[in-house]
Amino acid sequence: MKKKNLSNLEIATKLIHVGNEPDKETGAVIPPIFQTSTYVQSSPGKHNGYEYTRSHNPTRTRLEECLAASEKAKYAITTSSGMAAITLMMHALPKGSNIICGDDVYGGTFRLFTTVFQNDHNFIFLDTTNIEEIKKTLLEKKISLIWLETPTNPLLKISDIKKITSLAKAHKTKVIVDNTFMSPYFQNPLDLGADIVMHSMTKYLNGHSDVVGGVLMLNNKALYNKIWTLQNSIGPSASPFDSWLVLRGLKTLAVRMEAHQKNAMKIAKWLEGHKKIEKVIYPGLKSHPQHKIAKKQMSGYGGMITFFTKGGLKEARKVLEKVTLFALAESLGGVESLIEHPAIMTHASIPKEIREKSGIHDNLIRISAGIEDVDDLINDLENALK
Ligand code: P1T
Repeated sequence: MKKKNLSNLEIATKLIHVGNEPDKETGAVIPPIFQTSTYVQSSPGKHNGYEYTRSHNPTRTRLEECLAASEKAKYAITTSSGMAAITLMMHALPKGSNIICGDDVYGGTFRLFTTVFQNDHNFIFLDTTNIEEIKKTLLEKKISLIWLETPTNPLLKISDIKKITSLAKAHKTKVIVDNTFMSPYFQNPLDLGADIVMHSMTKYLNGHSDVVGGVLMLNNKALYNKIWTLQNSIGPSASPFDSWLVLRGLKTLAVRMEAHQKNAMKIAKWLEGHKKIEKVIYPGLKSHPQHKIAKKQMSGYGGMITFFTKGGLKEARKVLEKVTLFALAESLGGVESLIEHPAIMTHASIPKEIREKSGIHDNLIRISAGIEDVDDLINDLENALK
């Protein structure tokens, strides 16, 4: 069988070919799903690198190769959810670590840090778009890790990854970026100096709303080994079938992201001109406070839009109830458009006063623009807003 030359490829090509070499035994173009929990050994300890699926699985290996190539990372570790990936990262830090975390992160991340790991580590929540605040905190305390979500969920705040990573390096502080909203197609944090990239694979990577999964990607071998040992010991490994589905979904990531972005840009501009809308947040709009940083560090603006209706919960609820094409559902990044109310749904685990302070008000609605015909999506919103 001919060996593919997989070096120096653009991301759209890598996503289709890396980890997708034909099956050696049969020539099948599509890799098989190794739906097995265990592997035969010829003598105790003598095997082909696979002993037990919690530790290794060939379908998962293929997925991890493809993901690592997409983020230009040496290593990828996939997990059974995004939260499991974050959990492994928290266990990898020495007890008592000081961690700077953005003050507008996914509600589940906030809940994990404040209700599960609050006795293990000391979390300092701050606005990571404020470089001076980060600088000050790095001078005051020995910080082990900066947890950056950029753009943030749901306010789409954008932090300057390059500036923050260069500051962090001077203090020997590691930086992790939750890159879920951009996907490796629009943003590569490792290129901007980050040490680790994390994704919820549930979203754009898989892209079809039928898998829950997560991934950590990095270049540091010692840290990779530590995280892999934790994965093997704790056991939140991604299943063979889910790994296969994500490997399949990744092949269309490039075209999906272009389509998500095209639709989101048109919807965001349309919303911005609507009389019943108070404010629209989309990184591609000139009105976005960090539009210039977005332009510099991302190669696209993604498919997520946040907007505020005029009025309060009553007005927002009407829109959410009246849409028919947009599914009222948590999650994002699938081919179908979703709409949700962060204060009641995805970010309900954040106490109301903290939520309100960060700007997640009751008239805030979040859209994940799918790849349907954009005019149908706009008509659906228009009817709901009427
Ligand atoms: O849902 P899970 O695969 O465990 O991933 C958690 C997660 C981590 N990071 C970000 C930025 C996320 O958005 C999520 C999950 N978010 C949703 C379910 C949501 O609707 O926002």
